[in-house]
Amino acid sequence: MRPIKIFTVALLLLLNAGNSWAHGDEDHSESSISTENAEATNNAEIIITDGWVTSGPEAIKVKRGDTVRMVFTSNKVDELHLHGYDIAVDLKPNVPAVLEFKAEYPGRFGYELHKAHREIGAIEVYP
Ligand SMILES: [Cu+2]
Repeated sequence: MRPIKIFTVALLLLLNAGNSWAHGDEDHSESSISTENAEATNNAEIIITDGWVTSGPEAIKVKRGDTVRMVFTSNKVDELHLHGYDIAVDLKPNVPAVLEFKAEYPGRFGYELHKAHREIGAIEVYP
């Protein structure tokens, strides 16, 4: 598994080139990845209560090229950030927020709540 791990780290470094590794007061720019694709092949619904996942998967496994569509509903204001792909969505209380993207890069990508300072899950993209 070592070569794959090194590859993933190199990929993450590439993806994060020009971005800060720091989180919290980091300014996430808008993603240019389309959020309008209705032909999602991987769907997940995640319910967040007080910063913890109370319903939904901990990890989502997809194949490279798949469209991933995740719907997050949180009872608190927060910002959800998918690392690596660097996509962020605002969470408003009890308003479903959609994170949709094409899984073009293989690897394991965690997503976190910035206000709760907690990684709540990961997307595993298999080549
Ligand atoms: Cu983050």
